Amino acid sequence: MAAPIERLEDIAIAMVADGKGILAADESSATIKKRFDTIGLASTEESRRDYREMLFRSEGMKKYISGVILYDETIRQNAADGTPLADIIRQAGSIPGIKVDAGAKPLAAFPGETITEGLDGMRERLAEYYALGARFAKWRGVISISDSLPTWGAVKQNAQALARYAALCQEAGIVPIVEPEVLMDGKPGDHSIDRCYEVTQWVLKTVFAELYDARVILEGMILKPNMVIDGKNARKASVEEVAEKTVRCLKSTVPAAVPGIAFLSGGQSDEEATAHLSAMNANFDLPWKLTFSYGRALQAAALKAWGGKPENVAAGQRAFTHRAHMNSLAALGGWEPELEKAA
Ligand code: 5MM
Repeated sequence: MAAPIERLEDIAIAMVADGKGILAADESSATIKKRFDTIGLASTEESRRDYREMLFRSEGMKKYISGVILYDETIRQNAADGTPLADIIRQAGSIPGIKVDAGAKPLAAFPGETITEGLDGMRERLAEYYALGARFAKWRGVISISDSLPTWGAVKQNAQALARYAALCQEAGIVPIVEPEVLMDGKPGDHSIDRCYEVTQWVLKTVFAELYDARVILEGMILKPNMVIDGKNARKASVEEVAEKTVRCLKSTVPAAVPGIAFLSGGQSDEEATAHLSAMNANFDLPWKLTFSYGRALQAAALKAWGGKPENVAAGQRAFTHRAHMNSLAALGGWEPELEKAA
């Protein structure tokens, strides 16, 4: 197992290595229970361990995954044979990362909006996670769109929290993934792609202003944004339109000093998330690496194929490896729909 990379800039570059992306496996206990409910599996410490061990031991991990975002429970867990799950990730040539936010909570005085909590005690927690092997972290701020939302107050407060988190991470030698998610599947979710563009641009401009004020080193961070896309309950823009508007929005807001942008999938179907990423990489000159940091769009097929049954571990791993492979091609701008059918 190679020694861990230590410089912030080197870690960030490794996280967006050519043809690789990040696996978001940091579902909190409440979220993983929802996912397991879909396959009729009880969520226990053991079933959560078995599921994640299956993913981390897959072929796709070694070839296509640069880093894995873990939940607090997982970074402390051992595989069935006693090996720490974080070591399995490192043995696969990938970097363990950790979700450090405590979730989005209602924002006082701002009905319908949230603020992400978890800054208190973060310096101490980061030191512990570093000792457990984490070299990057994640914090997600959530922004909802409606006729009257978001408000400036919510955008500003979420951006400030992201910046304070990012500065604390860098102090601890940990690369922050800065994730301001403008929801596509919020309520009512019928907004247009142009409204998503306007809000995403506003949010990203505010986030980078706060990162600057907080003295965050741009070369030592990764941005994890949403794509610019129609609301879940609105018409569906073409792949070309999503790619063009997303790239235009990012070019107008994200400094070239940022080494990489790793998208969330946000409720897109597996293939949509892959197609959009591929179109961006294939058709535009970009100042940063563009790759994936998907949760649902990398795991959904694997979860279904596994179904919680030990005899389906190989099938689950094959499904995961296929999705990771398709997204690896997309990160290089070389994915084609025919490749899905061929598989
Ligand atoms: C893995 O999902 C994460 C959600 O965690 P919670 O249990 O705290 O809701 C989520 O933050 C994820 O890392 C990103 O949003 C990307 O996931 P998707 O599914 O949107 O690609």
